[in-house]
Amino acid sequence: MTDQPDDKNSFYITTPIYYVSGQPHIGSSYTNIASDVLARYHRFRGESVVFATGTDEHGQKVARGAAEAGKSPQDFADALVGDYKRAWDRLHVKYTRFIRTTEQQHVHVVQDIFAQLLSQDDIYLSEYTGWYCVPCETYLLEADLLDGSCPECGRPVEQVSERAYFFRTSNYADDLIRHIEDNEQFIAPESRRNEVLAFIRNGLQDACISRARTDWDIPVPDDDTQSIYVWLDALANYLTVAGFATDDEQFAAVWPPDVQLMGKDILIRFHGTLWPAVLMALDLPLPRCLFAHGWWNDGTGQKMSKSKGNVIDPFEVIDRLVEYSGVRTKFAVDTLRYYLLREVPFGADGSFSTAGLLQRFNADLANDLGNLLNRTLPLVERYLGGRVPAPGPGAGGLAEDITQTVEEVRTCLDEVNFRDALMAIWELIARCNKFIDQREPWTLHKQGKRVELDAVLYDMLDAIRVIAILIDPFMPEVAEEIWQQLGLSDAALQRTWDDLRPQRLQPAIAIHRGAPIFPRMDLDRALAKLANIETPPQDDDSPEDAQQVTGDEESGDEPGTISFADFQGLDLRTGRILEATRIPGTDKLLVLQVDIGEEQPRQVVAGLAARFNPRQLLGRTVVLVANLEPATIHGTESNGMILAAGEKEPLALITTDDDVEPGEKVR
Ligand code: ME8
Repeated sequence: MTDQPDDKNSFYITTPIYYVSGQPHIGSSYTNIASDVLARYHRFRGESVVFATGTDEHGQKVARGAAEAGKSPQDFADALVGDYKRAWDRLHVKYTRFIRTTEQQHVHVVQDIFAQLLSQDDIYLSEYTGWYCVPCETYLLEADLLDGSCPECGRPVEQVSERAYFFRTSNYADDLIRHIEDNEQFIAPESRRNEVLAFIRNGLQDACISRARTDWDIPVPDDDTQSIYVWLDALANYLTVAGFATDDEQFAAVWPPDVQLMGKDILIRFHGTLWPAVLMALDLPLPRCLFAHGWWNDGTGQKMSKSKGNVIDPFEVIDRLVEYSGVRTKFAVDTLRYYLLREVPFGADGSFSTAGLLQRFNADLANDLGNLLNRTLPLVERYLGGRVPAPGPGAGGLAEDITQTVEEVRTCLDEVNFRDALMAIWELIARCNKFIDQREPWTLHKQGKRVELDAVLYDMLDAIRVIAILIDPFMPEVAEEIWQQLGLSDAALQRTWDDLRPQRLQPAIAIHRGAPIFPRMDLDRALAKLANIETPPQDDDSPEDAQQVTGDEESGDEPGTISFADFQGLDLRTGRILEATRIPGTDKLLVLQVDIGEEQPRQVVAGLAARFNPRQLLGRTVVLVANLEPATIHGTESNGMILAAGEKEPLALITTDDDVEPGEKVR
């Protein structure tokens, strides 16, 4: 085996290629999101990144799936490939190469490899007698079976007895053990490394790598009785992507893979043994790190898997979050990315829970990160005319925290430790929230201490800038939104890892505060909805639809006449809308602050959100029933009612045809 080259300036990362036997789900999304985070991180560090994912299209599992669907394997595969590509795009997974094992280039690479290994006697022809698990596409010996079934998935196995080619894996057992022992990073986490070592020490069998000729798999060259085993075909995808046997220059620049991510199900027999043994036989450097992450269970302790039919669709989870919180879809996607990598250490198993995701949304995103923005940016608008101040002599109060966090995040990501990286970032967020509480910019403003005020708000903005860069690999759309709100997109500044030093924020940039990125949701209500339980009606909590603008839609009665005195009793006044925000977890409700000429604006809950964007309402003059009995609607106090035309839905606001001051009587 040749030595590992250290000098390539590329970063090559791979995901498994997925069987086109079912839709992408939380499990496959996990591997691809994790890979995407590493790819984005290495791009930030200035490396040229090759990030490959794709589809594994040969094998009995796919052929049978196609037959069951009444399609040809090619049509069946083509349809699913589109689903995989769309899913990765929607999950912000920015791969650079999508490989399909049915590509001609790949077919040639696989046949080349087979021919080379055969010519050098690493492959020989013999007889296979044993068992085969179609869902796992795995050859098994009698001794491997668990209660007569597949030890991996527990399903029935099929008996096979046929002529087949074998690869001499056993010849490489000693070299493999040595390589694993000498290279601590080669297989991670450590527990998996030990499992692979134990598996090899237990006696590595030669691997059956062909089967009786099928119409669908790659034919063995010069032997029309045999087809190549789907796993040899699949593993070779990593070589095809790098340009093996087709583009020597590219291959030299890219090989070997820096990180190969996969679930623990496909480490021991395939990526941890067969794969490096084949590479050794081809005299190629081995990947630098094979990282096997844990499984997501379906919430009942069962591994989520396409063939078991218990998979969770990531887009259903995202839709739920959007529905319950009102968050924009692209930020909901980033929330799922955050949840998957924050919830369990990479390497351990996890139990997927939408409720857990909703809780993290409220606690970590709406509260911690959201608060940081929602507290800082308005102060910059209010006290500093919306521009980044000059740091001044007192600035740098968060510099040490920033430097330390950046170091921690770098170390964690180099070690493929997503959870600790996120925890380090969230510690910085907590530190910033504490900093603003301690320094009290509102007091500094009142006391006219402008230099100190500038320093505190500069430090806060600068820390938010660093946080945006640090979270970017995990939550790229959220990072972009924060960047925009800081005014840095308008200033044509890119986020780069070089800008992670404190106090790099340029003064005088105009910030652009936008709507909150993470609207806080009514968690109890969301969890109740999630559990499909009707929320018990509460005395003070009118249902959303029966809110005051549209009146009681259920009665159906025409209103009778009222006396002039009754009409006189109505306190109708003009009001100017000062603020309008959505009530999280509802589709229709807005909470408005309305100036009606009183000392304090009136807070009114109105069912206008389906018709009006909150921003459209700002500054509008409306008519308000000012003496309506106060009510609590969706947990929010409401003092009055805004008049709008439209029986079931608000169609248009009742306003005045000329400018009048807020608080004018309406008669
Ligand atoms: O094995 N939890 O394809 P596959 C976490 N084609 N990750 C999961 C998961 C779960 N519940 N379920 C699936 C194959 N995964 C082969 C790979 S590579 C040369 C050939 C992820 O469609 C995880 O990465 O069965 C796992 O290894 C992979 O999907 C298996 O995907």
